[in-house]
Amino acid sequence: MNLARLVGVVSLLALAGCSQGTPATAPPTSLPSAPASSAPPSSAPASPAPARFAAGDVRIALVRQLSSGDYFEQWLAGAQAEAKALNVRLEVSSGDGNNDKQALNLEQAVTAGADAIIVDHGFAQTVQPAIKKAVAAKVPLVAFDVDPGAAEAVALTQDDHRIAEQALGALKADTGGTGEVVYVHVAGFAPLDRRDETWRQFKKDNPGIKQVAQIGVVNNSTASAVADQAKAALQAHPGVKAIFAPYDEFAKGAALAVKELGLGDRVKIYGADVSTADIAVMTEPGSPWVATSATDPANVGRVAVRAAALLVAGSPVEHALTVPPALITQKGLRDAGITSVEQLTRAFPELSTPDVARVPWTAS
Ligand code: SR1
Repeated sequence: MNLARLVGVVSLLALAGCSQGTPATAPPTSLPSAPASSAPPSSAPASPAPARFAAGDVRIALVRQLSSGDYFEQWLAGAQAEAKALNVRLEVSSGDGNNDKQALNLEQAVTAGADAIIVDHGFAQTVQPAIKKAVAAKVPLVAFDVDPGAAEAVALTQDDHRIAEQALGALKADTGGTGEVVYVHVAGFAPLDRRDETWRQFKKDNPGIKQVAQIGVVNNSTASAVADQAKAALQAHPGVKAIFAPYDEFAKGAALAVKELGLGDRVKIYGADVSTADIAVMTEPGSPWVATSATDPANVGRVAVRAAALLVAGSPVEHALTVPPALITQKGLRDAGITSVEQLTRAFPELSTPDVARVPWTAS
């Protein structure tokens, strides 16, 4: 793949200098001149694996709120790959959107004597009581995309404010900061709530942007439910020129609605997350989905498992770990001929963050 052509693909924002526990800060707006060469060099293990890891005697429970959809599938694949690399048994449960079931799964992981627990999403009011029990039982815990409500837990997030800022930056550049916008949001999910904070500030800073409708649902068929809602919103507000849909299932649903209404030349979509299926949607002829801000979800799953493994080993882990996003544009993807996340991450190894929760006994 021609790297010079790839420079336009991704604004690799906030990637440089992101180390374990260092929240991503507002990045420079320039692109790196040679993205592929700025990846961390691979290195040999700094220390031997602790005996329990070498013996395959470590069990980490992954307690999920949600499991369907591209993001969550990729995230799990990354977590499983890292668990395999660390010789850890990863015991996966999902509430499948049932918050009480997730809380029960969490209590069962404590009772079953997991060496560490990763809580993946969830609502604070349902998981925090069970997290408190895990902490009381001295089970190390990593909380991804959920407020653990316990100082003892490691909190892992993507930089959600930056995700929203990058997508909205693209929206502003394309619209000139004026026009009617449909917003897709569901309250209660920590990453969406953080993106919502940025959206609220963005509206204050850009009074020419008018939110004419808010839609959103999260369930096992989020994209099709959002498509139905988006169609109704677009029919009710024919002047809309952008949809801010900061979750890939939202963006896919919005894209379907725009396509079915034949509005692709007039309504553009600014999303979050990326998958191979998302890239196909973004790059198909006439697609309205023009920009997305994303991490590599598999990389984030890997970070979660590494952080849990470090806790099991008694190694220090920063209290807050943040993975920075990159802005990916339709034009950049098309120009570079990128059709999969594998191509995207090969072209931009910075989308992997081995220094976030680096494990000293594995090679990077
Ligand atoms: C329902 S919450 C969906 C979000 O969780 C992760 O943070 C992904 O980025 C996704 O957008």
